[in-house]
Amino acid sequence: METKILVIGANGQVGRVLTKALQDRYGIENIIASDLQKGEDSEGVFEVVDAMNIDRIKEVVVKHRITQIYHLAAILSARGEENPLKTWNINVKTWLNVLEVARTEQVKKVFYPSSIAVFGRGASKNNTPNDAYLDPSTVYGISKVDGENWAQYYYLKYGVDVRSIRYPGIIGYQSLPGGGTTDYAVDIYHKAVLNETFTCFLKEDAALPMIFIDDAIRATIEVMEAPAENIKVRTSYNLGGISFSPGEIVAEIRELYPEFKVNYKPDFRQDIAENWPKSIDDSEARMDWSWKPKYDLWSITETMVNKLKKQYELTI
Ligand code: AKB
Repeated sequence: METKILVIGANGQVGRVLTKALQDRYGIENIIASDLQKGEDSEGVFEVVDAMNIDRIKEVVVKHRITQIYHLAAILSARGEENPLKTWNINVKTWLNVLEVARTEQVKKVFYPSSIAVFGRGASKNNTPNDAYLDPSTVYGISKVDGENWAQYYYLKYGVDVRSIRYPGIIGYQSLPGGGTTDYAVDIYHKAVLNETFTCFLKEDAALPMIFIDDAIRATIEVMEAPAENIKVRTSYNLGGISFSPGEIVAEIRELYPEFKVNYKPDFRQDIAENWPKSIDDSEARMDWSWKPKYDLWSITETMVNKLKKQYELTI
């Protein structure tokens, strides 16, 4: 059977880049991008889908004979705290809708993005293991723990082949993140390239696990393409890239922009970051489906600066 993929949340930070990567890999006509509205630069097949509406998901799955779903729609950690019940409702309901449609319409594989936000005070902060105790401090984190368990439930009870990774903060030049605690690590590059002062909402030494977008997209496709018997973890895999603090990223940026100015004004996002791991142990992912990140902080910095310089030259 031909691979036909539905991407839900195709306009988001990951969705935009993943949709393009999947189009390149499987053919533009085999990828159905979907979101609440069509993105300005969206290319290929697009369907308006509100994932709160299970009938609409089903309609699109049936119409396009979908064999795989990547469900990326969610409200992230910082924005989620503004309206916890709405966040819970959206994050959990949309995911259950996707799982139900996958079960009833025999969708072959489903991808679920989890997050380092699943960890809380009960987990060790350095090299946090895959099976650490999960007591998240944000509603986003609680919804992701719940989502991971539903993923495993649908796999064990109904045989739906759900695969998941716990994304660290994702740094990319193609799209902006929206409402996360790790967003500063994208914004900072924009400010550096524009020669503007950056005000950081985390403390200078607040280290967090991070990953470059190309690594994150590659991991997503690799876990989905791995043989089913290799996927031993059916909740979600820790995914490591690198780990750094705002102070460390600033030091790298100053190699290229020695005059770059930064103020630190920690806000509620610092409290969120303090409950998250500083670094991640991803040995299960490395063992089961040969995960290996390629980008370190310096190669991320060089790539971000070069790509953003080009983007701004085009638009300024
Ligand atoms: C966030 O900061 O909320 C996200 C995440 C780590 O899941 N980037």
